[in-house]
Order: sequence, then C-alpha cells, then structure tokens
Amino acid sequence: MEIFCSLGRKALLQGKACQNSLAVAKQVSCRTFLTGTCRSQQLSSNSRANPGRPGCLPRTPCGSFFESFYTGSFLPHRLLSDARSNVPPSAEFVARPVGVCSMFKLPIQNSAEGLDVAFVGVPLDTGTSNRPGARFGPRHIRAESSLMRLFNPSTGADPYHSLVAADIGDVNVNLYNLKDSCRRIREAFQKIVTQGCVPLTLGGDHTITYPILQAMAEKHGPVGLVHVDAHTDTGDKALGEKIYHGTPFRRCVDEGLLDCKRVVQIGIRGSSYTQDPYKYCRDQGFRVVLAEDCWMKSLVPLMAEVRKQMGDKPVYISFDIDGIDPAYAPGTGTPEIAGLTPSQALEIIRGCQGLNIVGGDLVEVAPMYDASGNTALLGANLLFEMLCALPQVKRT
Ligand SMILES: [Mn+2]
Repeated sequence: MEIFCSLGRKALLQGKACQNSLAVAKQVSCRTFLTGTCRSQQLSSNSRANPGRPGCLPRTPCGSFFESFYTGSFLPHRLLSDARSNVPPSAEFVARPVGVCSMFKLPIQNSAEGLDVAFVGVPLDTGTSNRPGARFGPRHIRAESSLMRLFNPSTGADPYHSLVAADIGDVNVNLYNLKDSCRRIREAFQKIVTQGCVPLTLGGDHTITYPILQAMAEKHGPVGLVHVDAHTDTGDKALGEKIYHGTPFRRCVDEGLLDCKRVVQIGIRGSSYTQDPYKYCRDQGFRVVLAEDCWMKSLVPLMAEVRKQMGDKPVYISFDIDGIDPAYAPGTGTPEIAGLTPSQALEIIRGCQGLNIVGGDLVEVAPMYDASGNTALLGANLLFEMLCALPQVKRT
C-alpha cells in the first residue's frame, strides 16, 4: 500500500531539524500510515506572534529535502509545497481517494486548539419531521469534499495560506435524546469558540443550529443571521415538543440569541398550515425573501442590501441545503419544489464576503435520497465558499 503521513511535518512544526523528521519517519517501519493527524499549536502560536502573516511559519530551506523524500511515497504534498499551514495535498501528488476521509483532506485533530477555522460534523437527525438520514450528512460531505481544490479563482480567495484550518471530527451526539444532544452540541461549540476558532459545521438536521447559536451568542452577543432555507424554521412546537428541526430560530429568538433586525431568510417557499406563515418572522423584524422573489434573478443586488443590513457586527451563516431546488439537491429530508439554483447559492455566500462572519453551517444533507452524491458535493462546495468568504482570507 502506498502511503503518506504527517509525522515529518509534526516534527517540523515542533521546531526540530529536518534531519529529525527523517529520523522520525525512518523509525516507522510499517508503511501503512494515517493521513492528517498532525496538530497545529506551534503553527498557531507562531501565527499569533505574527498577526500580519496569519498561519505562517518561516519558510524552511528543506523543500527539496521533502521533495526528494516524497518520491519515496512517505509525505503529503503539503509538506512539499508549503510547510507553513494546513494546506491540503494536491491531487497532482496524492490521489483523491487516498487517506482517512477528512473535510477537504485537511489534517484531523481532536480539538480546535491552535486553529483559526474548525470543520466539525454534527451527525444528528432525530429532529427531522419527515425523511430521516441527515445523521449521515457529515460523512458524505467529507467524502465528496475530496474533489475540492485549494484556491477559489472566482473570488481570488486563498484560504489555506491565510488561516489554519483542520477537521476536528464530530460532536458525539445522543441519538436517543434530542435535548441531551443539544447540550452536547452547545458544550462542544462553547469550547470551539472559547479557543478563538470559527466553526464551519457539517450537519445534521437544522435542530443543531439552535445549540450552536447558544454558544455563538454567549461569545459574541446576539448575532446577525444569513439563513438560506425553504422553511423559516420558526415553528413553536410539534407534538408538544419545542425542539426539532422546525423550531430552531424560534428558540433562538426566545433566548435573545439573534439580533433580529439583522436576520435575513432567503429561499422560503412551500405550502403551509396557515394563510400567513411568515407573520412571526416579520413581526420579529426578520427580512423574509421568498423563493419566487429570487426566481430567474441574480441575487447580487439582494446581497448588497444584506451587507448593509448586517453592518460590521458578527454574522452567522446557516445554510439548509433544502433552500436549493431538489433538482440539484434531492438528498434532503423536507424537499420543496422551485427553489434556488446552485449559482444563486454561490451569489449568496460570496455576497457575504466582507461581513464579520463568526461561523456557519451546512445542514440537512440526507445522502440516501441522493444516488449521484450531488447533494453532498454541493454541500462541500458551499462550505468551501463559506471558508473563502471569511474575513481573514487573503484575496488576489
Ligand atoms: Mn431548515
């Protein structure tokens, strides 16, 4: 089995000489390594000491050493081309199916320590009202994300040379108790934001955004919200239960987690149980943008207005994949016809560039209704766009 590992890079990040990296690697006699298990504390402490160059260690003189070492099939491309940050390997050197499945083939670590951005999965779907399956969303989004590359030539974004990102795995949700899951999610995200890290989350059904926003508001105060969805998710209760994927934003309002004048909901549509299903949202001060008001239009002008609405205060992006038309994203639990297009989704997320984005999620991918994998692939792309839209990211 051809392999690659991160041991040499770990040694490098710990400040040891390149020769030590070689020694470490040589000590490992087995040729079956895991990919991406390095930690980034050293890198980050350097990043914080040099805020002008986030995520950057001084370039080492040993690129050619690693390059020649790589030809022995030991090291990932990120060691060859850039030992300064968590840059995923290029498919020029590491085939896409190679390696433990992590988001964007980033390193995996078990906490957000030292990171600017953490990808985190929340494999919960016990809050779904219709088709279940979003518990498998994070795994499939990660699998499809191996197609994603390093740069975003459309926006000029260079995320991996701007910040330190990693995949920190999944929240250990309790599939038998939704309230306990919410507690676990809240506590997990409290830790992430306490460490000064921006979470980008792979859902999971939309219930998860409620405990995530509890943690976000504890850190930032009430946040603005760019919410893309077919549904407002502001129901009060169902079957007597106040927590499920139809109520997260009502619960957020109840607890003062949202800056309601800075909430926009885009892509809303579908049949309802009342004649005026959007009254609650508008009464709170939300801007509700119906799907039919988006049909056949560029959303660039809308997003210019949204940026004004959001100002420079903290904003969270919550993207429910069912905001997109089910022709493009069939793998979801509560599909509604006549939704947004993928290009409109790009306009929305790219339109958030310049905002003070403090976190984001991509929820409701349910892979079993998605024979092609396109829904998860779309989800992975939209998370990449969120990464590229973060304020720390350099653009050319
Ligand atoms: Mn939703």
